[in-house]
Formats: sequence, structure tokens, C-alpha cells
Amino acid sequence: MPLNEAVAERLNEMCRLLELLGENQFKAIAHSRAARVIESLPGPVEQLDKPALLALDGIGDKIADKIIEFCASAAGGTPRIAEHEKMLKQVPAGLLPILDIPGLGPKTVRAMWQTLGITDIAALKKAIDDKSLLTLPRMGEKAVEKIKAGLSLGEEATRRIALGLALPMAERIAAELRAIDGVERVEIAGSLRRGRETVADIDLLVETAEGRGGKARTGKQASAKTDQPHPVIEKFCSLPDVRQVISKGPTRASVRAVINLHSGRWKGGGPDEHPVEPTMQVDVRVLPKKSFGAALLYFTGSKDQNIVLRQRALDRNLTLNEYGLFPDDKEPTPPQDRDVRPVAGSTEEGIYKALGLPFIPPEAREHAADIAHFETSGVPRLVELADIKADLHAHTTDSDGRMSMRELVAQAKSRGFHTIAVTDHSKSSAIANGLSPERLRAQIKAVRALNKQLQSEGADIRVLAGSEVDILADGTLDYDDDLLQELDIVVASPHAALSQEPALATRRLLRAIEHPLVHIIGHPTGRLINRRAGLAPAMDELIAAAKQNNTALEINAHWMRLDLRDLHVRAATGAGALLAIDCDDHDPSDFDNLRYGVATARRGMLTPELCVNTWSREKLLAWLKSKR
Ligand code: DGT
Ligand code: CA
Ligand code: ZN
Repeated sequence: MPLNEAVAERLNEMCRLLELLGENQFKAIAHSRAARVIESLPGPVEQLDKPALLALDGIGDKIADKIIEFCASAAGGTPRIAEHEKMLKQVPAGLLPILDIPGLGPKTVRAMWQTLGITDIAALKKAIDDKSLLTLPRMGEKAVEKIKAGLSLGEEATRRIALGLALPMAERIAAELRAIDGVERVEIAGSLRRGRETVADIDLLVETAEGRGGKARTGKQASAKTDQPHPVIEKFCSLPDVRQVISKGPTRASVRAVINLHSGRWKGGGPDEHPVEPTMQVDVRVLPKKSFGAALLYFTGSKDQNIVLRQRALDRNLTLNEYGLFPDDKEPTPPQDRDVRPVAGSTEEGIYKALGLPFIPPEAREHAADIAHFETSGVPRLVELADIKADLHAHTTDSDGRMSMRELVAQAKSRGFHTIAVTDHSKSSAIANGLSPERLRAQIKAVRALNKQLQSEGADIRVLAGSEVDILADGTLDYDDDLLQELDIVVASPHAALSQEPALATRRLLRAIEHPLVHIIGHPTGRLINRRAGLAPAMDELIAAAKQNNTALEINAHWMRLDLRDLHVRAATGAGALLAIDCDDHDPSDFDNLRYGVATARRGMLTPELCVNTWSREKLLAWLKSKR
């Protein structure tokens, strides 16, 4: 593996150390610039000699020497840069994570260290609590609040990875596992299968052909110390994306593997903002067919529902574990080790059935108390990807999108939609090239013309003239009513003033919900996962108003947003309010985020009836018209 990433990582760390040591700022910046240059090199950095390095834009004499020092020592097994090691000795190790806290710059961290002796996060928290942090120059209550918010966001960001980063990564690894000889089936389990907005790790289950080591390796035999790792486990541990093997046993392994960051809007969701190559934990377990369903059920969780299921089994004189559902004969040794014939085990459906329960979709497996409810009332028919027939929030090149109106229509059509709304930004969103009233009027004309043309082409898709109009801080909208009235659809969204007081936020959003010309409230809180908390309005009041005014609340499907979040969707569906699942498309690939929105909707128990995107075109247009 080329050393480019390792070199870049080391240079970035040197930049941070230089900043902490209060050295010349230009020297620090030179290191991070060099890191970027090395990162984007097309070939291995270790093959470049000094003249070749110096020929690169952004690499000077001293840094070139350090890169050569690093590569030469790497060849001997321990890559090192003497100056880096010298600096490491001068800086307490606990300071580097403090530098990772969003909103904390090296100057402040250095001041904390030098004047208050803060050398790790625990000490920083203490200084916040006992208010000694306030004694630093330029450190007021506001700044401390910001650090506190950054601390909790930063902790969350290093702990849990966004769904939209973890799922593609899990799918990639699953595909690599499926290609291994003897692998019959691979499934994603854990919180990822339940569609949580963030996950701590990736849990994968692999079914191998019976007789190829599958049967003999479950249960007690597997724990025998002499047992060698299953060939699939060995292959998994040596996949190219694996950076570290945490543990490896006969039928299971834990590794850290590389997270592929997205290149589009919002690259990361936390870990990408760190210069170090981001990785996350992946757990793999190898199983035989006969217990695959039991393992899938167990490792999908949630833990809370597992506990209820196990108790239900005991109440029926059965034992449920990750190997199967067995008759409970009260023997001390686990039934799977005595070859007791299971009641069920190869499928989840079989186990639910034997426990007298309907099949519970993974997204509905979060809360323990729901099981009793599903038993008596059944599981509602939750919205599915295939139900979605319209996207009602999309941008074009007229504002900050990357698609023309034509391209937008082509994307929508290819996904089987009957309707697509053009909702570019309004004038206050200046950085997003929001439309002036004149430009919007011209766009409305263009939409009408495009519809005529599509009709003459016989294309079965309708384009709606719309806007994503800013909800200003006081709850008024960014266009006059007579202009809004001309639009087929109005999505009203908050974009600025997102740290406003909850009471103000509630009033602001209520005004927009009650506005007679508004159809949908776009990303109602404006939060960004792991990055920005967003508004914290009284959600029950918003939901009640949305229901009363027939206004839909959006589940923005972008994995950085998922706004409304699952719990609020659940409250909204419980109250019978309308919801929209929209991709807020800026780029063709944004349409692919729909599945994250649908997962969030399902976690919120959303049924097709309450989801405007599933309606027929006639029903959808009638609703839109009702607000004109
Ligand atoms: P995460 O990883 O924090 O995003 O959430 P999960 O739910 O994926 O949790 P994880 O990876 O620790 O465990 C995967 C599943 O395994 C979990 O959903 C339920 C099951 N499980 C893990 N530990 C226990 C346990 O102590 N008791 C029971 N009943 N089930 C457990
Ligand atoms: Ca997990
Ligand atoms: Zn927006």
C-alpha cells in the first residue's frame, strides 16, 4: 500500500503540534498544505526522490526532507520523522483530541494548556464546570456554551457514524464477502438494519455452506482454543479496506475498516473533518443455515426487544438465543451444544410465528413496549421505497443545484415518479443563488412550457412550479403572497437563525405551518447530524398545527439531515399529521438518499396514507390545489 495517506496524516499531525506549540503559523500551514498535495498524488509518494518532491507545487525543501525521512524509515518497518517525535514529547497527548472539538482553535487550546494546565478533555470539562475556563482572555459565557455544544457534538461524532456513510460501506463489504467461496448469504444486522440515523459499528452475518465447517463451528466447539479461524474470517480480515484487526476467533472477527467519504455536498458527517483516515468497527460472524434466522434476529436487536422476546419464549417453556428457539428442558448446558432440535431458527419469520407474534420489520424493532402493541393490533403497513411516486423538493441550476430542469425530470422519470417539483431557493438564501421574484416568475413560465412539451412527447410525468421559500427568523416568508399564490407548491424551510431560542423557533415555525399558501415545511429543525443541533421547537405544537392546517412536515432524506428525525415522525404519525419524504435534490445522486428518508419514516411508523409522496397524481394535485 502506498504511503501517501500515512505521510499526509503525519504532516497534518505536525501542523497541529506546531500550532499547539505556538510556532510560526506559516510553518504550520505549510505542513497541512503539503499533506493535501501528498494526499492527491496519483502515484506512490515513496517513489519520488527529492527533486521530484520539490517539483510539486506546495512542497518546500524542509518538508521534502521530512517526507524522505518518513519513507526511508517506513521501509525499515517504523516510519518516523525526528522532528515530529521531538514535538510529541513537548505536547501532552490529551491535547490533540481537544483540538478536534468543533469550534475550538489551536490558539485557545494553547491558552488553556499554558495558563490553566488543561491537558485533556476531562480537565477541560472540569474547567467548564468550575468556571475557571472563564478566566481565559476573550472567554465569555457564550464562548463556553459553544465549547460545551462542540464537546457533545464531537463526542457523538467520534462515537457514532452517520447512516449514509455506514450503509454504503457495509454493502461494499457484504458484496466482498459474498464473493468468497462457500459463502451462501450475507446480511447486515444491528442498528444499521434498523435504519438508525447513526450507528456505532457495522454488524454482518455470514451464512456458509453446511459441512464446510459451518455446523461443527457453532456453539461449544467453536470456543475450543485449538480451533482455527474459519477461512471466511481469514479472508474478511485481509480485505483491502481493513486497517486493523481488533479480534479474531474461529467464527467471528472485529476489525476497523476505512469509511469511504462522499464527494458531493457534505462530504462527511463528523469523522471526515479529522485529517486522519476515518475508520469504523466492523463485526463479522459466520453461521450455519439452521441458526441464521435466530442470529439475524438476535444481532439485529434492539437489545430492548430481544429481552422481551426471550422472556416471551420462557413464558412458553422455550429458550431463545442466537442459535435458535429451543424447547426449554432446564438443563444447565445450552441446548445448541447438546444438539437439541430447535423449534425454529433458520428464519426470523419462523421464530416470531412460534412466539405468537407477527413479523416485525427491523425499523420497528427499537422499543420494547411496541411488541405488546403489535401483538394486539398487528404491525401497520409501513411506507416502502416502491410506494414513493413523487419528489416534492428539488433544486436546479437556477439556484444551487447541479441539474437542469430537463435533467431533473429525467432522474425523476428513471425512478418511476409521476411528479417532480422544482423548488429552488428564495431570494434571502443569497449564497445558494436564491431567485429574485422576477427570476422565479420566469422559471414558472419555463415550467409551464416544459410541461406542455413533455405532454406532447407523451411523457407521463408532471413538473410542478414551486419554491423552497425561506422561513425568516420571525416566521414570515421570503416572497409576497401573490407570488406564492402563482406556484403549484410551496416548501417553506428555515435556513438562517438556527440557534434561536426554542420559544422563538416554535412561533416562527407555527407561522409558516399556518400560512394558507404553504404545503410543506422543509427540514423543520435545520439540524445536521453530528454537526449542528438546529432548532428545538415544541414539536407537539407544530404537529398539532400541521394536522389542523393540512400542512405536511418534511422528512428530508439527505443522510446528513434526516429532519424530521424518527422520534418526531413517530409523534406526527401518531397525531395523524401529513408527512413528505423528499430528497432535496441538488445532484443526481441525491435521489439515492430516498432510502434513508424511507428508513426514518418507517422508524416513525409512517403509513402510505399519511405520506403525500405515495399518493396518486390526482390526489396529490387536489391537496396542493386545496391551498390555492
Ligand atoms: P449500535 O451498534 O450502538 O449502533 O447499536 P446495535 O443495536 O447495533 O448494538 P450492538 O452492535 O452492540 O449489538 C447488536 C445487537 O446485538 C443488538 O441490537 C442486540 C444484540 N445484543 C448485543 N448485546 C446484547 C445483550 O447484552 N443482550 C441482548 N439481549 N442482546 C444484545
Ligand atoms: Ca451495531
Ligand atoms: Zn433547504
